Amino acid sequence: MKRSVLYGIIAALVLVVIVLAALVLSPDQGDDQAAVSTEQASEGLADDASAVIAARGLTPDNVTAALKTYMPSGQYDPYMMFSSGGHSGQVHVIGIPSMRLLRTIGVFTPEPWQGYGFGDLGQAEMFAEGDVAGSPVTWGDTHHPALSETNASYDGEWLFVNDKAQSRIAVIDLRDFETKQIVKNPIAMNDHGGAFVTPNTEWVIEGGQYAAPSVGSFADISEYNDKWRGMITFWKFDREKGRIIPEESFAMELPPYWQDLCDSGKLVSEGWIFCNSFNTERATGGVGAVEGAVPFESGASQNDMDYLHVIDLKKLEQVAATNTNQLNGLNYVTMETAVAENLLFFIPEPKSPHGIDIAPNGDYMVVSGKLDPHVTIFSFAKIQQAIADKKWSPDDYGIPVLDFDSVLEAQIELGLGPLHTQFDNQGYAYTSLYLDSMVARWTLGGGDYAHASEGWTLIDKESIHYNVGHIAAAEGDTATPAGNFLVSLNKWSVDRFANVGPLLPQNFQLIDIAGEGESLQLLYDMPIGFGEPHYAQIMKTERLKSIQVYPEVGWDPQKWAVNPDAPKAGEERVERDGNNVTVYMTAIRSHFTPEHVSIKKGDNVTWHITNLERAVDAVHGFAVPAYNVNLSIEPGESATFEFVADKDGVFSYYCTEFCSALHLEMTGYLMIAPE
Ligand code: RUQ
Ligand code: CUA
Repeated sequence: MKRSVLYGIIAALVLVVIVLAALVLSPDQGDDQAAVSTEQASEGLADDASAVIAARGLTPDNVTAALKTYMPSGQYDPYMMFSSGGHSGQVHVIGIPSMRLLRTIGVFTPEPWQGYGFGDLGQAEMFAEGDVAGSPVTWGDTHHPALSETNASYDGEWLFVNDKAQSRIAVIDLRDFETKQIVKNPIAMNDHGGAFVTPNTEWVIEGGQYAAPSVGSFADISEYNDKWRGMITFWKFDREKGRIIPEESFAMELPPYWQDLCDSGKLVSEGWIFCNSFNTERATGGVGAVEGAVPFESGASQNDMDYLHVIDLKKLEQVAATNTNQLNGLNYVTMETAVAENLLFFIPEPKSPHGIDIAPNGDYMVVSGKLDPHVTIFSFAKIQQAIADKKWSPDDYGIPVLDFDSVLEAQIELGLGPLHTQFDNQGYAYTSLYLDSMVARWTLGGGDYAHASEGWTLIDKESIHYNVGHIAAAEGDTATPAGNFLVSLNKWSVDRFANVGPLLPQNFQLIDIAGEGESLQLLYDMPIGFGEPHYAQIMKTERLKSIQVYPEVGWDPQKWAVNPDAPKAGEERVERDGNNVTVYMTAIRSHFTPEHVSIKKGDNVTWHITNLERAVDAVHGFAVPAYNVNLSIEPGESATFEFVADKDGVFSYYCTEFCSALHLEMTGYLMIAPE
């Protein structure tokens, strides 16, 4: 037997002993960890492991938590979490259960390591598409990532995310984890209820947030009720092209309530869309500006009920197909049309609601009121019945408000500040409790769910640290939840980490949800020192079909094809046509060809570089000082940048990725002679 194999077996045996010992010693995985002595924790273990446990003062719960999250070097996490980066404007990719950061994807904000937004022409054109009111904006506030779905399960192909600050949607290609499109919503300045997808990703949903007159128009706030509006937009996604098609997309006018989160119906409720709202009071604030004005926080919290918006998307698609009304170039269905066509309904929901989440079989709609200790569960069947029976009365805009009691299935008192709900494969649901700083597990008490016979019942609550917003369970918002793990996306970390100054990291906490009943166990804290994540989705890693090198040399990632202008090996050159200079350069370990580029001040320069490498991870960077050029050129990729040579001098360009032993020699001189 080989020695390494023998060691492997011994190591495995030690681990088994540790797991068994820890489980035996941990009959109750509660919070009183300190009560268990170090001797108990390490009793009966192999000497080395005991010594480590004793030296570190670990409890049995600590040891099981460590074993459940540890990924030996070279092993891959079974799940990948795609998390918004908040106002970093990016998306973060994190392995579950190890909580290792695998990748940050540049989305709305330029990111130097990826050479994202520092000269690359394809990216510059993409950013320009996302200009806001005619101006470039170089950051975003990403909130809700949405993985593409087929039959209401993730398919690992595309990822969408919204920019709350500017009402934009980005399309990320999961073949190469690069952003391929940024779409600016022409009618709204901000959003929140996006991105969400329909079960086969025909539509990417973007719901509004703060009501306003449409982009480019002005109406005084005294005309709030008549001229300010909410909205929801349905962006058509073309899978073949991998792009949103604005010309085939449409929006719907909504009252100036503040639309919040949305979710798409699935299975029995496929074709229906649900968005909640707050500030149905239509408070207009004004503290500090208007005498006697009530601040939004109380003005928008007067009503006991706000409105869940229920949209018949199938009917709306038909109406939009023949609709001729437009707003700022976007197909725009008015409220009047929506009411006349019977495709928009409201349901009263308590109280200043936040989350709306559809159960795995599409049969129940779960909402939480920030100021109500319950989750409220509506039945899709009852909603359909109430619509058929016309059990409604109109709101101020004529929109039918369904009778609350007719559509209510259940309410469960969970605790303070319920926000968002996720689901697992055992018939449990989980709701975040912001004010309690807890995650609650409860049973789905109806339908075909495993615990239906137990009714709608609170089962367990686990403390988190602190102030949880969203939670994300593995595939926990699809028709096929995976269970096993849930991440609590905590807004405050207060005492969890060593002090790094007054701007504290967020805290992602991993919770084991594999057991039944009162078995929730907190496993791991991950400080997020790079943004304020809102939502995240966790997908099985095996669903991904990502590439490692681009399919052919000379590849344009934006066009997903070989760039005809891509420089080829042996054809490198500098061409001049009057003042226009074109550089055809290649990169391969460890040199650029050419190494001298001599031009004149005032030249217009177009510069192509192909990375000729076919080896995995053989990335070259390309930086030009003073001209704000910084590229990352992955194996096979061809990139292009342009500039006007407005400064003379000698500029040493170099490779920014440590690509070989002679990486420092991978350099050259751009020599710009004075006129
Ligand atoms: S949000 S913490 Cu989705 Cu912007 Cu709820
Ligand atoms: Cu190429 Cu360093």
